[in-house]
Amino acid sequence: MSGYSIEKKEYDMGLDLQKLKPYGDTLNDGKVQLSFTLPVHSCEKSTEAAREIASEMGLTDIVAAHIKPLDDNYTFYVMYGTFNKSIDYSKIEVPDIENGAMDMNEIDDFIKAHLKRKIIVVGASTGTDAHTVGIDAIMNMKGYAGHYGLERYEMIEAHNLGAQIPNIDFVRFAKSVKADVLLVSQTVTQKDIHIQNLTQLVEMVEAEGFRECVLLICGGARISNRLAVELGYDAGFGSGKFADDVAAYIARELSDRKERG
Ligand code: B12
Repeated sequence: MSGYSIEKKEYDMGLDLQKLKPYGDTLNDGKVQLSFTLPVHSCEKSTEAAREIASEMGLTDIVAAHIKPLDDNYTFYVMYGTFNKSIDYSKIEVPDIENGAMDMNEIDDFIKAHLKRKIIVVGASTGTDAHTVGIDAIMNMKGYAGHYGLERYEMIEAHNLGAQIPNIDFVRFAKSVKADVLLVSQTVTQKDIHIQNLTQLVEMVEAEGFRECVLLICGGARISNRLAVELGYDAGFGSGKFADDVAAYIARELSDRKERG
């Protein structure tokens, strides 16, 4: 639904969505910027190496826009260039979260009308991940960026367990309070540690025998809904998503499940 309005606007601008290209200065100029670090001393030769790397990626009209020696053996580059191919936007399919906007009061009213009880939500940053700011943004009473967190919702009973919670403790706590929803935050993605941790969590919920009874949701800066679904979660929320997006999804999904029996 929001997808429709965005695409309509793009057509109005005279764009050919079957030949979508990056936009720099003028439409369809294909201009891109990329950054990387080379593990070599900064010199003419290293800058030529950076150009060759950008060229191997298929870029043309390459310019080293920023060169910063990080120490004697590492050099950071920002390269500009032209991407000459295009992609067919109309062929892209991603699992979307159907989510019309509702604010906190509307969501509370929706839960009262459709579920007639409080929703129990348990959240944490699990595994070795020490980052709390993401899960706090979704759950804390005061919220984040003008969006109140789930603790403030009249019709949500929110338990925020914090960070570095072992998956097994998280799962057992959720089971003990008869949680409807499990929220797991993952920020560190080095060496795909988040994939391993999220996979272990799904397996534990299944092993504890209550996967069918809960909504399993993950989130973090590098989490997409597509990745979440691939890993066996019901939904995933990344950057730019707030408590009301998550609460609206939870309320609608639990209500749909109740109606389906
Ligand atoms: C603050 C911070 C820290 C603080 C964390 C303090 C705290 N109490 O959380 C401290 C200093 C402790 C820290 C430590 C580390 N950090 Co740090 N940290 C950051 C930093 C600067 C900001 C992260 C943040 O708070 N963002 C703000 C929140 C609001 O955004 P968010 O997490 O994306 O959350 C939003 C969405 O993603 C979503 N969301 C998030 N979680 C969830 C969950 C659910 C269920 C839902 C629905 C939605 C949702 O909703 C939020 C609101 O929109 C980032 C760099 C950056 N600028 O992003 C690095 C960064 C995340 N850290 C990084 C690293 C590597 C580390 C360390 C491993 C460093 C080290 N070697 O020790 C350690 C972590 C050790 C560990 N065991 O985890 C890397 C991660 C790289 C990667 N991709 O793996 C980053 C990206 C820095 C970098 N560029 O290298 N860090």
